[in-house]
Formats: sequence, C-alpha cells, structure tokens
Amino acid sequence: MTTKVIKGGTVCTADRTYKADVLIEGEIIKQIGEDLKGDEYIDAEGAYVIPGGIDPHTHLEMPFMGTTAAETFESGTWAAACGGTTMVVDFCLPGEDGSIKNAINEWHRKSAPQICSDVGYHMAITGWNENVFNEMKDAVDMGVNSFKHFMAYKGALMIEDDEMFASFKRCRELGALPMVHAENGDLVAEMQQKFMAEGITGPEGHAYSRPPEFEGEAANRAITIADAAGVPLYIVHVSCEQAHEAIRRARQKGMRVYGEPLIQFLTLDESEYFKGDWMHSARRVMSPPFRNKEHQDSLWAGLQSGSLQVVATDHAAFTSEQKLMGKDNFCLIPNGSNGLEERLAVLWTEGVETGRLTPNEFVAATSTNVAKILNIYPKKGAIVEGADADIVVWDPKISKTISQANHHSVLDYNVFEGFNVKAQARYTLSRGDVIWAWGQNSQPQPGRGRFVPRPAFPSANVALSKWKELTAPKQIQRDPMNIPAGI
Ligand code: DUC
Ligand code: ZN
Ligand code: ZN
Ligand code: ZN
Repeated sequence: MTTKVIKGGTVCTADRTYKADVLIEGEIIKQIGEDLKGDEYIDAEGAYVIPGGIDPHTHLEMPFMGTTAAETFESGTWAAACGGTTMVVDFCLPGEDGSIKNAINEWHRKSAPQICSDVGYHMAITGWNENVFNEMKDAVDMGVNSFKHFMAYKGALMIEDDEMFASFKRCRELGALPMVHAENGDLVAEMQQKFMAEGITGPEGHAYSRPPEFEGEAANRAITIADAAGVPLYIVHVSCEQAHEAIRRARQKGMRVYGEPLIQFLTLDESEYFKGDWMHSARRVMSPPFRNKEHQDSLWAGLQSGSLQVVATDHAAFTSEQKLMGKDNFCLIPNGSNGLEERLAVLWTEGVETGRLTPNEFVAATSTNVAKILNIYPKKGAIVEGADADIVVWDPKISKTISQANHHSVLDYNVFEGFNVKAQARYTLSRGDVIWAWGQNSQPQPGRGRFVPRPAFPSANVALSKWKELTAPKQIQRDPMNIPAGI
C-alpha cells in the first residue's frame, strides 16, 4: 500500500498543538511522530495540520419552497474540499410519499455518483404517523441517527408540539439525536401576513417577521420537550442571544443541549436587508435571518465559553433567478445562503486572527465537536492513529479575497463577496487522497466519496431530568463498550 507523509507541519487538534509528521497508509493515519518516511511527501512546512472540516448542516439539491437548491452533491463537496471541508452532513427530506426509508435511498441515489468526499445524513421529521414511527428505526439501522424537526414553515414542513414530543421519545428509544429548527412558525406566519398587508413586500419584511424573540421561544419550548422526553437536543442555526441563552441555561442544569451558530450569523448582520438593493438582500434571505451586532457578540461568546459547540453553514444555495420567485412577496424568496467553501477561512480570519478563538477552539468548532456530537469520532474529526486520513494542511499565510469569480460553488453570487481571508487550505486530503491542492484546481473523481453511517448513541438525559415517570432508566440500552463521547 502506498504511504504518504505530511511533512514538517504543526499538528493542531482540538486539544493540542505540536510539531510532528503524519504517516498515512492507504486511507488511514498510521503513525504520528518525528522524521517519518514514506513513498510520497506532502509539504506542511509553515502550516497547521488539522482534521478535515465537517459541516454538520447542508442542503444539497434539496427540493424546497417550490424549487430545488442549485448546489449539487458534486459541486458542493468539491467546493467544500477547496475550503478544507472533507465531510458534509446533509438533510434528507421525505418526498411526496412521506417515507423516510425512500427518502434516504433517494439521497443515496443522488449523492453516490457525485460526491467528491464523504457525506452523512440527518433525516427531517415533517409529520407524525405510525409509518414514521416505524421507519425511524430503519433510518437508524441505515446509519442516520439524527432527526430534524421544523418548528417553522407552517403549512409545509412544520411539526406540532405533540408530534415533536412523540418523535423525541422515539429518538430516545432508538438512541438517536433530535434536532430542531427553532422558530415559532405560527407567529412567523402571522407576521408575514401582517407585513405583506402593510405593503412591506421586500426582503426587509423577512427580517421583520422573524424576530429573535420567536427563535428564543421555540428554543425554550424544544428544550422543555426534550427534557420531558429525556433526550439530548441539537439546535440548528442558532442566530441570537435568546436561543443561546436558552441553551446556556439548559446546559447549566445538566442537559445535553447543543447549539450550532452559522458562519454567516457570526460575520454578516441584519444591515444586509436594509441596503435598498432588492437582489443583494434577497440573496441573503435565510431563516433565521441575520441579526445585529449584539447577537453576533453573544454567538462568539458562546463559542469561546463552550455553550455553543460547532459552526455550520446551512449551505442552501439558490441562484439569483431562483431568488426572483419572491420579487413581489418576500415570503416566496427561497430561504438559504452559501458558506460551504468559506466556513473555515472566514472563521479563522474573524475568529483566530482577531484573538477571539484559539486555533484549537477553531478545530473543535469546525470538526472535532461535530464528530463527537454526531457520533463519528474519532473515525472523523481527529488526528490520531487509526482515524480516517481526512486532513487539511492549513496555511495561515495564504490570503485571498472571496469572490463569485473564484469560488467553486455553482452560485452566481457569494454572500461573502469581498471578504479578505487570511488562511486557506494548501492541501485537503480525504481518506488519504489529495482532493485539493492550492494553485492546481483539479477536481477529484465524482463518486469517490462515501456515505458514512453514524451509529446510535447510548446517551440520554435521564439522570438529570425531573420527568422521571417518562424516562425510566430501564428503557435505556447502555452498551459499556460504546461510551458517548460527550463534550
Ligand atoms: N433555513 C434556510 O435558510 N434554508 C434551508 C432551511 C432552513 O431552515
Ligand atoms: Zn402550532
Ligand atoms: Zn432550518
Ligand atoms: Zn438548514
């Protein structure tokens, strides 16, 4: 088997920084040490050697709001690789038949021939019946151990509290992780009608109709439901202090509640909706919307203190033409923005270069914590012997201006246009293959990526929940050989 040595770099993991070479044999990290020899060498002199980024939240080719996200599995995983991300966890949505199993198979059908690097899936629960109950087990058996619940998008994807409670209890039985899109969908729907009736039809209406209070309320409600069901909870796209505060409080009480700010929320603010340029603003319409500086400060503080654990993108790329679907009605602008290629460079520049995060915290938020929470650690998210060789040679001396003109997404714009970033991936390796080399721009073979099954978790909140009658410990199957990573 061919061996490769990543030579002369500084290995930077979630907990350590040290000079070492990394020897790769086939797809796996074989040895970490000094002066290692191999068949081929990859120059890491002057660079960090970090675990490949894992984006826990993408929507590639997702049918949504009457259209389909333009980023394909091929272009998305390629763009990700160029930016130092070696795995994405994409959201499966049930089709017309409502079947979870069919949705997962459909996602395999779309992704398998296209992916340039590895993928995992979450499954969306968009309604509740016996079939959904039964098929949740099939999903877990198929390696999909997390289920997202939309508390918004009334009349489409939104789920009611009783359904969410039933689904969370099912997650608990199965050792799966429930996730929520936390916004009060009933109130959002009313506010959308109100602003439209008042003649506010442009993208600013999107921001007005989804205030942080609605997100905070839903986050609190989801946490209460998770506590009553005795399950951990992962809150996707946390954008504001109100939701962050709910997470902090729950964690302080001992609950395993995880919060995921997006790179967009950390660095772009609500002024993007008020520039008087319809298309500029529409391109930035996503849910929840961008917030003001105080909310951004709260999210940065959460990453620093550990009350928020991971940084994602919610990459849902809709072209300018698709955004025009909402030209007379902001409610019809397809929700979503880009970030898959930019996440690491922007977080490094705005986080590490500013002193807000250490390089180790950067690695934790972009990779290691994701792998732990989603139960694929240390196969992914780690530089240890035996782990997959998903590795990035991260060069803090390559700066670049982000632009639609040089990005790898299919989008005809970039929400980070003009951002000057201070670091880039010199090399990106996926299971030992170099899939990106700075300056070469040669795309790897579509279809070389693999689906990564994620096993069920034994963890639950049973010990600290006060809802004892609902969370009798005997229902929990604990396998002592599969201790939850926990962070
Ligand atoms: N929010 C978005 O902005 N896009 C996709 C789904 C979501 O919840
Ligand atoms: Zn309701
Ligand atoms: Zn969402
Ligand atoms: Zn999303």
